[in-house]
Amino acid sequence: MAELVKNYIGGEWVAARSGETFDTFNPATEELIASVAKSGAADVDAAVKAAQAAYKKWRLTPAPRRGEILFRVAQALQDRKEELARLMTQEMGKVITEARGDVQEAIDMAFYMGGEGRRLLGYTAPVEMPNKFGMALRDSVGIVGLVTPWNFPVAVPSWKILPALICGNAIVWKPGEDTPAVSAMFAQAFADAGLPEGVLNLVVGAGETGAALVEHPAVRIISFTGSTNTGLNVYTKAAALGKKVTLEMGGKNAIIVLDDANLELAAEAILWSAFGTTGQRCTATSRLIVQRGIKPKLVEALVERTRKLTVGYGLDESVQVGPLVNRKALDKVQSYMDVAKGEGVNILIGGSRPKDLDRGHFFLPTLFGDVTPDMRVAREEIFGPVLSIIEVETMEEAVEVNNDVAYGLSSSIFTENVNTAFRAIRDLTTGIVYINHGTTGAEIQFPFGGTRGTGNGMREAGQSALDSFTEWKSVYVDYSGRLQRAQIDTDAILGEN
Ligand code: UN1
Repeated sequence: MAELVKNYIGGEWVAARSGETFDTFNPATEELIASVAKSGAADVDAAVKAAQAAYKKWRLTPAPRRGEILFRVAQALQDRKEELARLMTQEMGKVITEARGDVQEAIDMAFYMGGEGRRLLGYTAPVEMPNKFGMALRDSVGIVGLVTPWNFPVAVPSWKILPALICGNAIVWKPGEDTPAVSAMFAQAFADAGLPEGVLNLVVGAGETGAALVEHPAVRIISFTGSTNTGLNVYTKAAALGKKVTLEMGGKNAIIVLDDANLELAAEAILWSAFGTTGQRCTATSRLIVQRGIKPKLVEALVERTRKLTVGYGLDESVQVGPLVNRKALDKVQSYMDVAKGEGVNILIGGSRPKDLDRGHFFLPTLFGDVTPDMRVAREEIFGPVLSIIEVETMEEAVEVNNDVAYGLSSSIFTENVNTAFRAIRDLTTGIVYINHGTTGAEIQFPFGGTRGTGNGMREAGQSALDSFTEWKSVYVDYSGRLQRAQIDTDAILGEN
């Protein structure tokens, strides 16, 4: 029997109050990975209470001190990078090199936010009255609720946990139900690095656990990454309770390849962005918008390279494409093959499960040819190893097709012309734009997030992460020793001091 993954509340590993559990399975081998506490509202409430108790002291801990703990977290993560990566591959399927990259993002974020402990900049500005001083400070908020997905089980939580901590908040975190074991190992690293008990609490479970967290009155901020459906539900519920919400949801990202592009470079980038993480990144490329002249050669190069990809169990270092996360995800990808056929799409390669793998939720990397921008396969997020190829005549048409979808996370253009590149930067309406690089690989020191249906205008990572986890406090200090009324007395007292 696999070990039970428990909740981490107030510094203790505890089972769910109900005693109920659920199981998780390795998506490549279908073997049991873990038995997991199935938490409910009572567990969430216990975690919130622990967070409230710890918040009292944590908010008063000087930010540079909080930063030192984050540097120790970075060290703890470095020490167990391989262990975390292996468990991640076993639990959700991404290939081991990518799992290492996932952990590395958390290490990078720990260093970045650790340094922020000595900045966390506010500002001063001139004030209207004599002998008066004004400043704006970033203040902690209290208890933040984090709801994170399985596809980046360490990186994405780190984008939320580390900034929330440096800003002085206490946390209740509900990870994806497919990745509780690696989440527990990640939480343990914070404990081992000396984070005070109760500052970070982990509550594992499924949808109802997340709902209880979103609805808990003491949780003032919700940061969510996941599917659009769930995200909008979270937003609606949290808005009714007056909470601040950060949302990162779906994508339908495109790479544009113009006739003057470096073909080799473009082909490699497309392959990696479309099929890396088995297409299960919110930044994954799921559309190729290609100019007519370069299309035949590029498509040929892509088919050839796609055929050579090794699909299999990601712990094997030679495997390039792992399984989908679970049966449901596989069924969804499979169902889009029928959608594609119904729309008259030409399946150039893939389109089915691999014949040589009889276990695991594998699907062959798939290229859809002759796609037009109005088709469902060009508009809906499939979240699997599937790329739709759309032909265009001009750069302007390519930009229009890129922008004309419900999502706006990441886009990319391949061109050797600097003028065209800058026009694309100006006109592509996504939150992230790449020139001569695929749509994945965002770094943690820049804002991460998307326009349109991808989000709600908030951004994660970089300096913008601080906006999610602080409130501004404007402070006025009057040292005149008299009653001053701005806008009324200013003229009268000019000349005095
Ligand atoms: C995600 O898929 O939710 O830019 C995050 C990237 C990674 C993060 C992806 N750094 O592809």
